[in-house]
Amino acid sequence: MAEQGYRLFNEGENIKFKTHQEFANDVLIGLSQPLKWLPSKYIYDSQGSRLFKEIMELPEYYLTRTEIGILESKKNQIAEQIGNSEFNLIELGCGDGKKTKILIEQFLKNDRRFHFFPIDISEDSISDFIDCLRGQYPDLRSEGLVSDYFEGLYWLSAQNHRKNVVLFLGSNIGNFTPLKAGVFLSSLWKALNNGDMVFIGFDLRKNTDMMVRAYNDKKGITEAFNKNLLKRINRELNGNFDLDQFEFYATYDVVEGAIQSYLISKIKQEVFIGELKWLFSLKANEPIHTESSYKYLTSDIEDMADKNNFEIIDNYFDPNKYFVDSLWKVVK
Ligand code: AVI
Repeated sequence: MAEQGYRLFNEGENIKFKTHQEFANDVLIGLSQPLKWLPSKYIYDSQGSRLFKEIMELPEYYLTRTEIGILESKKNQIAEQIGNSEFNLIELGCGDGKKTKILIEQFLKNDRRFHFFPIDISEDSISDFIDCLRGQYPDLRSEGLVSDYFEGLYWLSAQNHRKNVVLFLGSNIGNFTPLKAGVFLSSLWKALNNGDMVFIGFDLRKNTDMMVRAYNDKKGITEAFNKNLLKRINRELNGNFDLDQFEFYATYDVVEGAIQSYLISKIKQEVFIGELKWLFSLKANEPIHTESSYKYLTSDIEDMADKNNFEIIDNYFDPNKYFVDSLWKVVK
């Protein structure tokens, strides 16, 4: 076990260089398309992650408190369904840990034998999370993995023969297009062993007004969160976006079943991105797509599990059926 509580899979500086290069490439590709777009994963630098924490507390953003309610009320059942053998509890991405801690506390209370491995590309997030867990739960066996999700999972699967239980909470899967969600699930299946489990959060389709309000909060935090993409391009790629010249707009596409978020140029303008040595033009009222947040029917979830060779063990809903945490088993 690494002494500082986490394990680095790439040389720290190397990974930073690689992610910087990928960011620059993705910005160039995205802003060169007829419908300009920027990948939402780049919203999450330290400022973006802080803004997302604020979003999770907003009255309009029902997702987080609904999922917390599910975990609080079903934690016993969930622990039972996972079974009695020793297991690895693996979390893909680490947020503020509030939801994960509900499950960890339950497993500790039931004297379950498990090791906790959060996997995240950000060394700072992993280091903070592990410090916090070790302070709070001295008996917890934990080790952070600073790597991409699948590199960490393959390493873990080869290390020991414990059953793996993978958490992917918070409707993070909803930020993938259906195609990318399919690739993600089939990669997950490949990286895991027969009988391993995944526990995934899905936001369900519901009253359109309620969904639209969740992404158009009164305080404007979601707007700042999306605009953080432009701020980050300015800071890291030496761009000159004027944030005030963009209107934030989030709408629900009933056919796709997704909230689509945009930054719309208020005027005809040109933006220079120094690191790309590139000047690009925006017409007045031209959108840049910044994020998709997919919402699901329960039949979509069944299809996704089925197509990717997972068996649904149980679905844990809140009383209003706004959200579901679905427990799946790998069938090989
Ligand atoms: C992280 N993800 C599930 C959030 C969502 O609901 O799509 C990100 C978010 N975007 C705007 N508000 C929250």
